[in-house]
Amino acid sequence: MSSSTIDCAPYQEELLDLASTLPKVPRADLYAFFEDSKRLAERLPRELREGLDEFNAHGNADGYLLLRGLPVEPDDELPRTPESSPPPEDRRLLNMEAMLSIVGGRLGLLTAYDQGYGNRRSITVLHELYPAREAHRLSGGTSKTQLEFHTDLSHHARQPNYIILSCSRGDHEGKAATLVGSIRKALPLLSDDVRKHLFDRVFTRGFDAADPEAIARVKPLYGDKDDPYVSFNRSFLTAETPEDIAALDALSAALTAATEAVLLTRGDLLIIDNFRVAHGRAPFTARWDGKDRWLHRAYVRTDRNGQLTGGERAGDIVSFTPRR
Ligand SMILES: O=C(O)CCC(=O)C(=O)O
Ligand SMILES: [Fe+2]
Repeated sequence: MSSSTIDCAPYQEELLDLASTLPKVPRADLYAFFEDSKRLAERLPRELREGLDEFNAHGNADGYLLLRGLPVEPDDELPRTPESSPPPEDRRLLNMEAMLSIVGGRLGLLTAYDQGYGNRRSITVLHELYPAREAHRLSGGTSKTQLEFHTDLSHHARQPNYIILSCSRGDHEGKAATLVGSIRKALPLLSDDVRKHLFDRVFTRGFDAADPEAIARVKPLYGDKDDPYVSFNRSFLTAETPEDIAALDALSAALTAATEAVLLTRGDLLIIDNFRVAHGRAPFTARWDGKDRWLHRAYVRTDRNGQLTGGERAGDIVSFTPRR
């Protein structure tokens, strides 16, 4: 396994013991649930704590940390893969929801976001990802088409530091790889001219197809010139000149060349560094048999990148502020 992967199989019993002390119905009181998860995170096995803290402090070249072999339920004890959201308020805690919340509690604050689309989406910390029959091609519910490279919530001034995806079920054919393109690996592939053009170049980014005036301003590369952050969303960034187009194409090609395909299977948990990678997902075939791919997702803020101002709690909903 690469250094971006931690094998958690030796800790399954210990992790199940931890999870067993969490409230059985998380959505009955999410604040209480996340407080308990954060407290339990202190008791994670040492290798995991240290791996998470190291990733939190410095990141890594791959831009992700993968925990494998977590104690997922046997498949026949899991509910059917959902076909709609949100889940029933009284659904009992699933092991991979528990793992996501404990790991999230170690990294920072699990956070819900108003994404700026009005009330058209439910605002919650614990998201469910499953193939949706009528999914928009840029939404996580796609299956037939590739989900193109993007940064989650790049239009939001409080963009989350991490995306956590935990897997209760992988896809039937093992094709639905999560694609992770790390800027630390892509940067050396960019010419000096492209780097100069993209660094601190402000693009407008539409974020609501139903409202052309909904605009945020984002920079594809910013921060430390030698170790920049990346924000990439080819379909949304409005290129204005041939140089813009060429530079974005070059960034896209470099991220693609640097991409690692991470195939999530049951018991996996993937932490994506949302400031240092663009991510996507390979296409796959849903069967609608109750056993389709099923991930749990949550966003985490830390005190880096201006996300916190003090007094925040895990479980808070962050109001929408477009990036300027
Ligand atoms: O399905 C995946 O692996 C990634 C989904 C995703 O990127 C998203 O929902 O934002
Ligand atoms: Fe995403």
